[in-house]
Amino acid sequence: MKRLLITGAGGGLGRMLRARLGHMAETLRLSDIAAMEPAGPDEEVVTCDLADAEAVHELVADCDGVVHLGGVSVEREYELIEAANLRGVYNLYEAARAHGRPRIVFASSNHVVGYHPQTARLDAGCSLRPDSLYGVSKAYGEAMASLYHDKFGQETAIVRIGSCTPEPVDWRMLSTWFSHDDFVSLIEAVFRAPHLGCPVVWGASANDAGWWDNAAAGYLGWQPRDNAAAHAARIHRDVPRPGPRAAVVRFQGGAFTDEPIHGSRAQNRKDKT
Ligand code: NAI
Ligand code: 15L
Repeated sequence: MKRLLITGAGGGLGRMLRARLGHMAETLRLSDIAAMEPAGPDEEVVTCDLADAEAVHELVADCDGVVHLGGVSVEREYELIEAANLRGVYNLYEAARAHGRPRIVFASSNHVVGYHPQTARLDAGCSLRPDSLYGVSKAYGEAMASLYHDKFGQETAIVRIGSCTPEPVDWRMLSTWFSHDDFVSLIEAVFRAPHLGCPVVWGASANDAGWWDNAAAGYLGWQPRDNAAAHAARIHRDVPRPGPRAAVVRFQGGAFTDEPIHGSRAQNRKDKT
């Protein structure tokens, strides 16, 4: 590729991928609304609010691929989520449509299925059970990817990321962990594939305790290599086991199922009475 755009480049995963995807394009274009390190060689740094349609249109120009990480990444008030994750995603897909449909990796989340119990084994066709407004916004992003694929042939890898951290740090992550190496190799496979389409890919390592079946995306030829089981002894020893009624052991989305609806008028009215 000549130019690969990474949105959300100032965030946790954005900073990791900035350091690791340079080999994929002559130029990395890095964007965020927040501060970023200045551009290094073969980099462009662009401050851009995803909610600003004009700015996103300019951002996507001349890009051959997009890794879309930008947005609100946890549960927040609806208005914050709406600007970045709803309007922002619409702006991105409209810009991509206007600029030759660069292939997109869309950072979706396990929280689109967070209310499925941990006893369920899910494949790409499972029903959505979002656990938060954040999860709903990612489901909207997935639907947008599907719409622009069916209507305009826009290709997207919808990656339902589990927990992408250097190492798993709690009991739930024995199932949800997605190593940095495995995320990088998935992005490489997505841009290498002769045909992508619009698959749902579970962004998880090859965890012995995993919940998600990636058979439907097998044609990408991607094989995760890491396994949270290699860290199980440390977690069993150092991290207290949650009780059987705790959300973190009942639901796939863990603690997100315990979140209130932030800024809820209904809740505020209830609190006053
Ligand atoms: P993060 O919160 O560290 O990074 C997100 C970045 O998006 C931030 O730098 C933020 O400034 C930027 N952003 C927010 N609103 C924006 C706006 N209106 N315009 C432009 N930029 C805006 O999140 P992280 O952990 O790096 O995750 C990256 C993506 O992956 C997010 O979309 C997140 O939802 C998704 N994801 C991450 C997981 C993980 O384990 N880290 C798990 C599942 C999904
Ligand atoms: C996510 O979607 C979040 O962005 C991340 O911060 C983690 O909470 C992750 O899911 C997870 O479920 O561990």
